[in-house]
Parts: sequence; structure tokens; C-alpha cells
Amino acid sequence: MASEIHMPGPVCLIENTNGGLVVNQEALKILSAITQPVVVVAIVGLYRTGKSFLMNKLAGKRKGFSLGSTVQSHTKGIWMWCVPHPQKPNHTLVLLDTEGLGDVEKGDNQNDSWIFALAVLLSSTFVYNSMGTINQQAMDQLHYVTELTERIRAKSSPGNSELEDSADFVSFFPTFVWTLRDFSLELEANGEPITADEYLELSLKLKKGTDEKSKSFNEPRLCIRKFFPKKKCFIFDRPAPRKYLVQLEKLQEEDLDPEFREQVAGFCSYIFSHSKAKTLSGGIIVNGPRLESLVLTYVNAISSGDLPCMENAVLALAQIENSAAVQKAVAHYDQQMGQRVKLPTETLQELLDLHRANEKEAIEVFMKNSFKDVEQKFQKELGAQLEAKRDDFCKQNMQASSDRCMALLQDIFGPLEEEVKQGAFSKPGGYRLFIQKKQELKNKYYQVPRKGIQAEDMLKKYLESKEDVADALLRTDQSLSEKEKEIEVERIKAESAEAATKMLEEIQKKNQQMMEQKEKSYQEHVKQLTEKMERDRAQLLAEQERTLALKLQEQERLLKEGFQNESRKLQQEMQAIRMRNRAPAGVCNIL
Ligand SMILES: Nc1nc2c(ncn2[C@@H]2O[C@H](COP(=O)(O)OP(=O)(O)OP(=O)(O)O)[C@@H](O)[C@H]2O)c(=O)[nH]1
Ligand SMILES: [Mg+2]
Repeated sequence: MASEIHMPGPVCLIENTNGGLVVNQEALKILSAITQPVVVVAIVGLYRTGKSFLMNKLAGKRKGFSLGSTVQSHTKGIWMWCVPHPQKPNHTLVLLDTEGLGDVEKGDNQNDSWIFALAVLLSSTFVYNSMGTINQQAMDQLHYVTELTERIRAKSSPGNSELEDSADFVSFFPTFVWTLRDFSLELEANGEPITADEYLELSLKLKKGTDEKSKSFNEPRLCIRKFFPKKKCFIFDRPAPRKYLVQLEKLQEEDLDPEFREQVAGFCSYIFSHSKAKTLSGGIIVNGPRLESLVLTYVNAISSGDLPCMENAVLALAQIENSAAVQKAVAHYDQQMGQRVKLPTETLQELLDLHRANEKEAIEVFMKNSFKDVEQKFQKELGAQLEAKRDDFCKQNMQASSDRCMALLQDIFGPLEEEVKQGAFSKPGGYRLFIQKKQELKNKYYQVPRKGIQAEDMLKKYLESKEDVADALLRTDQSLSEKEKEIEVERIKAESAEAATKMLEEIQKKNQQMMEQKEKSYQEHVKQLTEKMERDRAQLLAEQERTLALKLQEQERLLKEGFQNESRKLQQEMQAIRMRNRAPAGVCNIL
């Protein structure tokens, strides 16, 4: 089991210095060590509205994110606190506290927009915090939502229309939670009590009319409804009498207003039980290193003047992970081959069969650990590496066989060579005796197992190198007639021609086996790729179905409220999503 994170306090994740956003390396290092899926909760809102205080509650601590007690904005940039998830085992809760929006002293709201956009991009639950009721002022402050289309791109392809692009937001965007602080009204509509969620829905109702006023009234509401189909609202009483507010964190829990404490408990309980692990398109569950990569890609894009693009961030992540997946797959192959293969193998087929079994496993490891492998760049790389490894094994196998055969030949024929040297066969009838002895030793050689694929070749070469010895014995053997010697010479010639043919056949067979293996490797790659593409497609379709269902709900609501135009726009977005649902690309020419 992965060890639990222990961070005594928050650290700055993204610094906001002199108008620029800079990623803090210390925070990245912390993220890189979190192997568990992360539930990312970000809070955003006007400055001095108790955001840091509420985030500390989520961390289960009285102190942590630093609070300010003056009217000046306090938190700068984006701060991060990773804690073990209080309810989901093996998950880490990542709390992101952001710099308050709208501080007039800063005078630059460029950065505010980026902080808002980054919080949306990085979180799985996005908490928007404001003071008092949802009035027009609160809505106006949410103009950042309307700017999101200018701040974020979903798809990287330049041909993507803005319509199509924002249609994709929904599937990538976090759940929206609105927290209303110092809420002093009764939750009622037409004299009936209503829930906070109903209050939010009512507040998001559109106004009829085409005049500028109605348009600016409707715009943020439409955007929230469109981008965040999943919404939730929490109201909070004032936590303590005014004079204590500046030193809230010094107060004991029981000194806080009981209603407020209950509301905080309700909010925390909802977040803990409902906030999901951050998930990217394609069902990719984000862990620490993945969140690290997202932070880097988005901040780099913003710093270099580009729009952060969700698809690019996933692709950048894929590059890192697919490259690691190739290494993991190759390491698996190496380890398995190391364990299972004993060189030399009896036959080439034996080695190729082992290669094939381990290659299959290696491709499986790659498929499990890779995603969005554009044009199969990394799979091809894996294929090339495995092929090189296979060739290397074949070479090693040959060498091991040659070495073993060489030693064996020395062992078996050594004594015969010695006898020849001592003249044991230099006598009448010696030649026949020599041939008989040689045949016996050949049989002995054949009987030794696991000589490997070079057995014939090495024997042939050895015997060829000793041909002149046999030749000399034949020529000098006085017991044989000239005729008999001629017949013997012919027999030797025929024997060696037969051996040459056999060798040639062997080579052809080996080539054939290698060709067949290459074809099988290719088929294995294609098979596993096809299966993965089918799984990915099913996942994509399921994702799109969920998105479409959410959009349909909203579209029907708009229609019911009498906003035909808006409803039609949404319908067009849905159409754009469906259009993309074309048949998957064939696999055959991909690899
Ligand atoms: N009235 C009121 N004050 C609160 C509440 N929660 C916290 N405070 C106080 O408001 C002040 C600001 O709280 P912070 O949590 O620092 O607010 P913030 O939104 O993080 O502020 P910035 O970081 O500047 O954006 C502190 O003195 C808190 O004690 C609340 O619910 N209502
Ligand atoms: Mg703060």
C-alpha cells in the first residue's frame, strides 16, 4: 500500500510574482511522490471572504492556510495542502487555496482570470465562495466564468470552432459548489422553505428580454449552467460576533456559532463523500505526478502567452507516461526472458516461442500503462526494441551453442586426435579403423543433449578442418587398392555434398521461422492495439453519453423557461459532439 502523505502545512504551488505565474519546485516534488489518486478541491472568490478559513476546515485543522485579519488581500498565488483523504481509503485530498479575486490594490485583473481558470482546470471540485446572498454583485463578480471560453481551449486542433470547443468543457470541468458566507436571509420562495440548492437554481434563472441589461444579467448565469451542469450550494451563518471575526482561528471550535459549525460539518461531509478523484478525458485518473504535469503544462502555456489547452495537457502527460510504459514493458521482457531462457536452446523455434510469450506480456504491460499514443509512436518504439532484443537473443543463442559445441568437440574428438598424432592409424587397415572410430565419436556427439542450433554446423566445420588427416591416412593405407581409394574419395565427396544440402535446408528453415515470427509479432501488436482502441472508444462513448445527458437536461430546462435561442445553441453543441462520433480509424496501416 502506498504510504500516506504527511504535510504539516500548506506550501505555495503557483507563485504570483510581479504579475507572472511561477511554479514552485518544492510543491511539485511533494506531488511527484503521491501515487494515490487525488481528489482536488479548489476554492476561488473575492478577496477577504473567508476562503482560507474554510479550506482549513476541510483539512481538519484550525490553522494551516494563513488568514489575514486586515482588509488587505492575504493569500497570494495558489497554495496547496495535501492530506490523507478522511473518507476515501487510498486517496489523497489536495486542497488548493487561491488568491482572492478583485483586490483593487493589485490593479491588474489579468492574473485573477488566470487564477480562476487554473483552479477550474486543476480541480475536480471547484468551490466558488462569496459573501452574503446571490445578488447581482455576486453574479457580476463571476464574470471570470464568462471569460473561460477565451482563457481555456479544450481541443488543440485549430479547426475546432469555439462552439465545439466549449461543448467539450463539460466533460473536463469540475463539479461546481457555491459557498455563501454570512448568509442572513431565510431560505424561502413564495413563503415556502427551500433548500440551498433550490436557492441556487432560482438565482440562476434567466431574465426575458433582448436588451443589454437582460443580456448582461443572463450571461454569467448561462455560462455557469452550461459549463457546470453539476452544481451544489451551501450557506453559512456568520461564524462569530463581529469583534471575534478578526481572530477566528484563535477561537475554540465550541466558541463558534453552533449553526455555523453544523453548516461547516455539512459542507465538509458533502465534499468528503461526493468529491471525485480528478479524472481526465479517457478515464485517466489523476495522481500526484499527473497533477504535477498538468500544473506545469498549464502554467507554461500561460507564461508563454498561449491559452492552456486541456487536450494538450493530456497529450503532454501521455508523452511522459508512454515513454515510461515502453521502459516498463521492455524491463518486463528482459526480466522474464532472463528467468525463462536457458541458452543455448535446443532449437530456434524453442527460443522464438519463449520470445513470443514474453513479447505478448510486454505488449500487455505497455497497453496497460499507456494512453493516447498518437500514431502509435511509442508502440512502434516498443516493437523496434523488442525486435532488436529478439535478434540479440538469437545471436547470443548461436554464440552459446557454438561455444558449447566447440568444447564438446574438443572433449570427444581430442583423444582421437592424440591417437592419430601417435601414429595409431598409420598402418595397413588404419584408415578403416580411423573412419570407424570417427563414426563412433560422431554418434557420441549426437547423443549429447542441448548442443543448440549450431550443432551440425560446428561438427561439419570441425570435420572439414580434419579432412587432410583422413586424406593422408587414406592415401598411405597400403591395405587398400587404388580402386578402393577412388571409391572412398567419391563417397566422401557425396557425403559432404549431402551435408551441404542439409545445411542449406537448415538455413532456409531458420529464415522461414524468423519470417513467421515477425508476422506473429505484428499480429500480436495489431490484436492488442485493436482491443485497446475498442476499450478506449467504449470509454469515450460512455463519457460523451454522460455529457450529452447533462446537456440535454439543461437544454430542456431552457426550453421550458422559454429561451428558444439558448436552447438551440445547446442543441448545436450536442450535435457537434455527436458528429465527432465517427467510426474509429482502422488499425491495419497504423503500425
Ligand atoms: N464575516 C466573516 N469573516 C470570516 C469568515 N470566515 C473567516 N472570516 C474572517 O475573515 C478574515 C479573512 O479570512 P481569510 O480566510 O483569510 O479570507 P480569504 O478569503 O482567504 O482572504 P484572501 O486570501 O485575502 O483572499 C479573517 O479575519 C477571518 O477570521 C466568515 O465566514 N465570515
Ligand atoms: Mg486566503
